[in-house]
Amino acid sequence: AVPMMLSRFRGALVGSVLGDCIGGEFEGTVDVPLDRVLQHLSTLEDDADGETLRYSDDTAMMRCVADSLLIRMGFDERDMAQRFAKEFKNQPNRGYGSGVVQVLRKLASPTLMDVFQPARAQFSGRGSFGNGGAMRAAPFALAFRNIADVRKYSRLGAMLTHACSLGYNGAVLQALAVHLALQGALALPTDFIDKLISEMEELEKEEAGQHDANALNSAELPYCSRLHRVKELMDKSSVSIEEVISELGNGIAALESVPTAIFCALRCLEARDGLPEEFGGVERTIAYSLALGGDTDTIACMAGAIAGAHYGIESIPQSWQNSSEGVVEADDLAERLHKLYNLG
Ligand code: 8NA
Ligand code: MG
Ligand code: MG
Repeated sequence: AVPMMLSRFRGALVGSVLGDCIGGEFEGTVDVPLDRVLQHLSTLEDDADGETLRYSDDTAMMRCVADSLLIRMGFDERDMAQRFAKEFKNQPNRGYGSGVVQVLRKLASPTLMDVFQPARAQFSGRGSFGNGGAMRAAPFALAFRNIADVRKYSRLGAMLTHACSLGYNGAVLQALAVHLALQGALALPTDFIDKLISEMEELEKEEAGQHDANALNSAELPYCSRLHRVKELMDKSSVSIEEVISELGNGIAALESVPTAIFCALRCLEARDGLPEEFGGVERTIAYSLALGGDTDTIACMAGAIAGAHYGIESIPQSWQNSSEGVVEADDLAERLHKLYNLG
């Protein structure tokens, strides 16, 4: 059955939180054998041990984005910046990237005039290309119906911490992937990836994108070229983990993780060898993301949001939902964003 829109909204944010919480186990691990992944996932089944998996920066910041969009009924850069700063001040030990904490400290200053300025000062003025903008991008797709608004505000929301085009364009790509998944677009995977390629072509033709790509020795249209690789991998009947890592990456740079997360969701649209037959699509997608190693919490968080938007909340087992911190709150945010979406 095709999930209802509200179910997709809830799936997106709950899938995102579960990817973060469940993926945290292997964050930064180079080699993650599939049996270690399955062993970890099997511990989620028994509710009895009562241990709750903790969320990290990915979820902490996603919640700030959702709260701000809800309370301001749209994008308000000052409000969102203040929420990031306050959240970091209250709970600094959520595993934030080592660069972004400087931005978050500066955003707390009451005399700060331009809230985009601290992000621009990062890395000698180049701005961050980390995946911290992308990991929190899903709520933009839930707040705005219109694709032009999703594009515009996901970009601005990311620029509060990530001023490099490779950073904020990764956030736009992730928000667009969730936007399309909410529309049911994953049912036609080739059209889905083609649409993302044409969207990113438009964005990356812009001057800043070209400039940053040159300065960082990336391909001319870095996201487009990765998405073309995603498409090539989709066409192969068998793809090894090593191949995914070498073609797409599994690192903390947005360019090395957003296309990867999109590939995880696409690859797991069908049953996968080595994964339990009873697994639904969100479970497969998160399991597969973890097996790539590297920035597992963030890749699983982004892939989980896309998959959750496609399969809906009903596809996510209750035992998984009970396993992790912040699921109930994410579900509530999704319901409220659904109401806002229906107003707009
Ligand atoms: P960020 O902006 O600090 O970027 C992350 C890192 O990327 C930086 O600390 C730098 O090492 C590097 N980097 C980014 N831009 C540049 C640049 N222009 N020049 C040189 N180096 C650069 O933080 P973020 O919010 O983007 O980070 C998000 C990631 O950090 C998430 O994966 C999150 O979970 C967290 N995290 C990841 C790991 C891990 O092992 N994968 C560990 C702890 C925290
Ligand atoms: Mg994290
Ligand atoms: Mg991470």
